[in-house]
Amino acid sequence: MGLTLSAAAQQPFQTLLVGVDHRADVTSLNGDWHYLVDYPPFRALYTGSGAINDRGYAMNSHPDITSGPHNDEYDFATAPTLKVPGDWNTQVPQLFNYEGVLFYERDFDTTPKSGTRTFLHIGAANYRSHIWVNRKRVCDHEGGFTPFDCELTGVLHAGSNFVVIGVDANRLQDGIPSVGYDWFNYGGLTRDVSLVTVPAAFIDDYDVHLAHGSSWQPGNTELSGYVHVLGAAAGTSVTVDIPEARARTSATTDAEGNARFSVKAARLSLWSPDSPKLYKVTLSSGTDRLTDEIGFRDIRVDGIRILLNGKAVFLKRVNLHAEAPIRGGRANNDQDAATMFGYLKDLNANFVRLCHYPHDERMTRTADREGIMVWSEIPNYWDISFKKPEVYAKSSAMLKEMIRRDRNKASVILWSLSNETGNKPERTKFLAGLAAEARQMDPTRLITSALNTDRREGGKGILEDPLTDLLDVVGMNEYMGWYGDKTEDADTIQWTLPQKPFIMSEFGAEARLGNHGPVTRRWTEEQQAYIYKHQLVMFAKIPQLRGTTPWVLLDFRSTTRNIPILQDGYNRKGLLSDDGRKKQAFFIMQKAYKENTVGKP
Ligand code: GCB
Repeated sequence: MGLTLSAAAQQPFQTLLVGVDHRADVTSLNGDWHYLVDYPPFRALYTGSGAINDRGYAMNSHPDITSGPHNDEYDFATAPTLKVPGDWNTQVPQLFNYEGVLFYERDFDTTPKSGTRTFLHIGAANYRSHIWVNRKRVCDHEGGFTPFDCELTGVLHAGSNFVVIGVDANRLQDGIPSVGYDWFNYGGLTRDVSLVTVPAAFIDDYDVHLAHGSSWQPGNTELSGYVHVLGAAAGTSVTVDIPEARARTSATTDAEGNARFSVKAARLSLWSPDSPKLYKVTLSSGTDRLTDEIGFRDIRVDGIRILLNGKAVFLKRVNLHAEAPIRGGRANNDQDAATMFGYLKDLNANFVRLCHYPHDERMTRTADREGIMVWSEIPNYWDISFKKPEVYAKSSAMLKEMIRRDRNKASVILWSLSNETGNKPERTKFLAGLAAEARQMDPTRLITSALNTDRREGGKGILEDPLTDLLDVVGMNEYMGWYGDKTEDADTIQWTLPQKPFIMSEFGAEARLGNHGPVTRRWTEEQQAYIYKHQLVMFAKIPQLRGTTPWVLLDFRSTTRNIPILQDGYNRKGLLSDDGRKKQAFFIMQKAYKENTVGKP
């Protein structure tokens, strides 16, 4: 749209409270919110010069329709409502294809307590959001899939308050993702919204993990990390207590507010898919106290193997978009998570790639409980404005938000920096910067990316890309038999791949459920299944292969998939249809995963 960003919207990173779903004083603001659509040229959100309009719908004025001078021509009080969390596209038929600006408004009662701070926590809002409470702009955020918090301390008063949120779902050339992507651009407040009240000095961030290199001998396991206390003087005391593991220690904050600790756990079972043990971890400092549930495990690379707690693993995985099965729309509740994990278990998967952006926190929480390992990704997808420092800043902020939210989840073993980016020096430099930041923030996990820069030479497939040097685990997407190559080429192709653990991060073909025919006929379940069979032949011959990820678990909506009857607005590469019915290819992967025939640890 060429709209200018406000200075605030370019802020690289703002406060993000970790473990919001485990905090004591949280009031949900989910439910019915009034809404008004700001149709182009978006005058309610942007002034003529492109700045954020603080005197538009943000004022939440109510017109006097009986007398007096002409006044503002909008009124939230009598406007219709949308459910939050929820995309607007699947709630209002007229907004199905709307990629623009929409304003939300909600009144809420509160009683500010002295000596406390209050934050508005937003699980995700796609794509940019601008937030006013009682007419004061409290924050701006860019990025449709990561959480953020706006401080409301001093802005709230006793009694009735109101919040107005302008959400702009326009695609941006300099956005992340940019304007081109193969999924549906669901707009709005797509995840939970809540008010979180904490003491004046409080624990905003923490990282509790198995110490790298710890012996893992029962009775001699070491845990380490930090607890960050925002607003605390240096020397403030922090306690970490894990009663079931018989681990308890105290530490004091440094000048940055970080209390670093290391503690022996007398009794600890490590987290693994077979035994996804979580411990209640209580962190306290002054009057702040919170209890999270955390698992402890070690993940590392040894040559071309991936070791989980010292044992080689093969990742039996599948790709998944954050789209609700059956009802459609953005996934955002416990039922959606339960349904998706039900499919994963049915497929015998032990791993999921959450594509192509961080999913709702329920997904990583559920993965922790269910013992499913996770690849979590930021949407550096296809063409990004890699040369621009301000775009790097956005990507870096998303990376930090993703890591900060989920670094205490044992299930997450891989941070993915990108998907299918072209091999250009500026891209490699950009991703090298992110890889370094990710390692600095979280040295306990592995870094990956999904590449598609392979080439063919005769019967050979070659992946040579400087990006692979930056990664611990290399992912590659290929669609032999669908976008290129002949299906049967998979039987004989010889791959030259980096000497690193390798994951076939995407492969597959489209098939409309119930469309049958010979294997040579496109869009049939038979052809999709045939392609999978040949892929399995190929996988057995790749020594570095440590995981496979069919594209994709469920058919998903995409604005680019418009063949009537066959697609009808859906990418049909699902092993299951969008309403959860199995195609033939599902059974092939289900059996191969059950019998462990896809690859070896
Ligand atoms: C890819 C992309 C994925 C697409 C898929 C497809 O390589 O990574 O986002 O949806 O191909 O179906 O074309």
